[in-house]
Amino acid sequence: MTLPRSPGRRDLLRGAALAGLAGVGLSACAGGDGPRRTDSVRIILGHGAAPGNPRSEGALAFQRLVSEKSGGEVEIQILGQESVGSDTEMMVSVAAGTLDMSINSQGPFASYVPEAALVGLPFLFETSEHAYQVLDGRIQESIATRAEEKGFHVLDFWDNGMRDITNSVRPIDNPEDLAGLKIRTPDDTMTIDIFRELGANPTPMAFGELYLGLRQGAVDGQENPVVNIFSSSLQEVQSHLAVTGHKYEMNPFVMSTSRWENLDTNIRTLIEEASVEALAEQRSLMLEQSTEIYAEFEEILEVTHPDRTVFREATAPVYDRWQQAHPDFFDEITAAADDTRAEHEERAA
Ligand code: TK8
Repeated sequence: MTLPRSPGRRDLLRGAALAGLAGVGLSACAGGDGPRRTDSVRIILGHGAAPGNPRSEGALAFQRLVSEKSGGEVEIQILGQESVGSDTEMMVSVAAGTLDMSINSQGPFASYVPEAALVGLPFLFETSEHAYQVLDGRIQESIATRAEEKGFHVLDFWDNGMRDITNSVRPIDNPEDLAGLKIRTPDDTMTIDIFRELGANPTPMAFGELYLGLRQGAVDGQENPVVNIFSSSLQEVQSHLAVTGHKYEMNPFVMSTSRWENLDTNIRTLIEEASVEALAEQRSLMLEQSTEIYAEFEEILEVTHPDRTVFREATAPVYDRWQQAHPDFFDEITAAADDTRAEHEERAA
């Protein structure tokens, strides 16, 4: 089994380059004749999603809500679409305290908090709603406690959705159809493990490099929720979509612990409230956009609906390996998913 990799030198350099940008802290603006505004706070939030993506829209909602709740005293500055680095690079920057916040991705987060990778165990969740139900309680707390020790304050787990597979070579009906296909994955040890087990050739690559990578044939395919495929126009350079729903991913919304601890209690409270409200908007946008995009993709791509049971069986060894690696958390998350599975099975069918 591949172990979570530690951030490379390039990531650290990118993090250092950010040092001049963030960590703004409190700035008192004594304004000439007008009313005096004091202690305004600016917080920089980085994410990797494209404009129009529910994550981008959710970040805008968060920005608006924070501004409203603070009467304009707290300003969220959003740097989206990997403009301050890939998800992996943003994690490095948040850990170093040079970027305040990030709505990040599960794999890069799991290189600091390995247990988080288990949220992406293959076919663990029937639907996104099933994942929400499991994650929202004890599981999120359990991961958040571990993250705090690594320098990340977890606000919430936003929704990165159920993942499907696209490629430009052939339709995927069975695991055998994946044999030898070069599939781009995020920097995510669980996804790499799954695709290796399925006989594909998993190739980690930053999301921002994916469109060109697919167009130029550096990789044959990739796996992502349809909202991410659509907002980055990957359907333009892919011909087949297999609706596998092979794993769920959350987007950890994290703040650097040192920055969090230096905020006033009232600001922390309003940030917490704004994140919960923005998350509700983000989740409903995810569902709404997904339905529309699946319909659209039926028109423009060759879509297959593989039997999930067959794929689930083919990935059983992945469960064994991760159970061995993290026995306690494995039991915790699989029991929580199994306890609530029945109520979601029907909707998934
Ligand atoms: C862009 C990425 C995405 C992730 C990936 O939206 O890298 O495939 O799924 O979240 O950040």
